[in-house]
Amino acid sequence: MEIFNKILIDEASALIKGAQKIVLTAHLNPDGDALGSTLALYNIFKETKDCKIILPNNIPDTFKWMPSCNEILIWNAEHEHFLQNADLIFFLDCNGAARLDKMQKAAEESKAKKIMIDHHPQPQENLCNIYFSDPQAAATCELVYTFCKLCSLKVNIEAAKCLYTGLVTDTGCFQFNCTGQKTFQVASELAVMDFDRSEIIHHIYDSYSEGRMRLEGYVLSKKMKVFPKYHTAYIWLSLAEAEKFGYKVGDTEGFVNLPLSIGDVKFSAFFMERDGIIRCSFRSKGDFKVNTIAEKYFNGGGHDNAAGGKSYKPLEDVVNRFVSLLPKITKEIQDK
Ligand SMILES: [Mn+2]
Repeated sequence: MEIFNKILIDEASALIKGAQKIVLTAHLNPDGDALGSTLALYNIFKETKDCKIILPNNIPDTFKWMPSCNEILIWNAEHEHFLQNADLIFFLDCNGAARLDKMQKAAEESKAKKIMIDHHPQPQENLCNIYFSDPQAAATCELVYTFCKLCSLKVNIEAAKCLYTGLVTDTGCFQFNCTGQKTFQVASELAVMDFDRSEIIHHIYDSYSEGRMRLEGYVLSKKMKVFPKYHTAYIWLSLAEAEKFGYKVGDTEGFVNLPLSIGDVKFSAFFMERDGIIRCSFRSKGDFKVNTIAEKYFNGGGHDNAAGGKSYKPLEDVVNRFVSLLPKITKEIQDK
């Protein structure tokens, strides 16, 4: 389905033209796509507008090289006036204000015009004036590129680097199911521009600390449980264990994908204690929809093959519950 039509693009262009103060925001625990989409628009708007990026919490070290990343504001109550006085707010890679955590109220209450560009299912209704929401898109950056093109916003080199980062990270280097014709088309148009694509890959994937690398070894050998009968594997980790390896936020990024490298595993889960709650991540191969599991049992949601949730119970209880649910939920895998 084509989500960009002339009426909406004309409306969005007029809002941008008429806006002097613009705020860009994205989901809690920003990833490459959240940062890529906000920083891309920032690097375009900052030449002519009073533009701010405000994010709900910290940026993983892996992405601190991104152009203008050091200009991002991390939310605190003193930033409220930026949202109050903004003419226009963009929700990027973010399907609702609840994904903004402590910023939620201020964002919802702001009188600014609001535009959402996102690829998560079920965008929050009555939040934005204009929605460009497409769950088929591999990355929000894919949509932001098309948006810029249609609105005649010139994608400069800095913005191109940011958009490419979002494409690469949300598609796992163009390998996940979600990677489509449009993804490659956008990538190929970005590749025409003169920036070092392999340098971006090195920044993202070859920048681990020794501790992060050893933590991965530890979870693979000691903390991964495989259930061949259910084509399922999970990894669980307490904060105390992670801290033995000098854990920093972002260090466990991608851990949830590790079990999927096993040929027979179609469904993987990662449970980690953080900030007093258990964060649950789910990934799958093929038709098995993990967002329904995240929604039904783990207070979350997400994409068909990549979703997340949370629990306030102790880690052991969450893991035990997951294991007890396996016969039921994986029946769906085998039925496919
Ligand atoms: Mn995304």
